[in-house]
Amino acid sequence: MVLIRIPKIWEIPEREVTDEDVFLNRRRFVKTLIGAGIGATILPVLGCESKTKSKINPAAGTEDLSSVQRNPKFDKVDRTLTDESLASTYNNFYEFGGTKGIWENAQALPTEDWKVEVKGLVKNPRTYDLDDLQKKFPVEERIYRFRCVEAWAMVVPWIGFPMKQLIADVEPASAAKFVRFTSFYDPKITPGPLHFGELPWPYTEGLRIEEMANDLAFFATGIYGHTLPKQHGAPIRMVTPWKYGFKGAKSIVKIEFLDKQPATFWNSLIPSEYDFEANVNPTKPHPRWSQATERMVGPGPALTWEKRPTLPYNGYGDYVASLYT
Ligand SMILES: Nc1nc2c(c(=O)[nH]1)N[C@H]1C(S)=C(S)[C@@H](COP(=O)(O)O)O[C@H]1N2
Ligand SMILES: [Mo]
Repeated sequence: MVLIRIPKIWEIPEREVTDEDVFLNRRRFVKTLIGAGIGATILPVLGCESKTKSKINPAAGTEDLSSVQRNPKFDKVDRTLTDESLASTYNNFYEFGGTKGIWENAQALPTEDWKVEVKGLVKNPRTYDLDDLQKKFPVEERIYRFRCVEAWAMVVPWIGFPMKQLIADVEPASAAKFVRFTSFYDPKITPGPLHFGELPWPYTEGLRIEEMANDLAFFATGIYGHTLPKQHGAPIRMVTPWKYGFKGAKSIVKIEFLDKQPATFWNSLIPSEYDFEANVNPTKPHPRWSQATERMVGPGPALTWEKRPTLPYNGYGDYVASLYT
């Protein structure tokens, strides 16, 4: 994929990052891509997220999972659970557009007959359908912190199963060092932010195999006591709570065990802002803003949201710090 030098206009002085700042900065980046002749012909419409009041329930169409037991190891954090009505209407899912208000567009995602293909350097390559996943991998609920690289944060009750259970099922070969996760992509259904045909779709993310085997690494199939709504990445998405949110690919269709570090969506576009490793780290500023603090997604304008210090590894150092020594 084409790389570009980040122009000076981007290098805004460090200041308090509001969600809006970040949003506009990502827009500028997108404009820069166009300026660099990357092929897009139409600018995305600049503006704020959709504020239209919709009659659609953002959790419509989900199935009840309220009987799923919470894992006592992850039964709370020192923060208030984010309100479901906020979490389910404030999303990043670029396949459906470049604003936070894409939850209605995301309802176009076709989730029937979903399959997840697992292949590469494994003893047992498999294609799971949702039934297989349900039978093989018993689900539990976990309350996790969530931290986007854009300095907003949430606390979310996921339902799903640890990734290490899938590792045990497919039995990776010793040569497998990395894992690439691929999201659903069909340009007719997931157009991206208007005419961004040249972005490196499909959305892909990657982990080292030791990261995937960590206790915390989770495949979510549900949230807030029901199956995942489409905007959260139905029917199955990654959750790695010690890493920035972009590592958590949504609507996964393929998982490959590899011997080399794979190219990933954001990292191929702009590696200086989207590390392959991407652990939450208050002392490592983003090139365009500090990561020392974050704002908890709340009602009203982003500037009024509760501000919190960012925690190293998003508060999960006890689980994961040893992966990075
Ligand atoms: N396929 C796909 N997965 C994705 C994204 C995306 O644009 N496409 N955005 C990522 C980013 S930047 C974040 S912060 C989280 C947001 O998850 P949520 O909308 O469920 O809160 O999804 C991540 N997973
Ligand atoms: Mo993000």
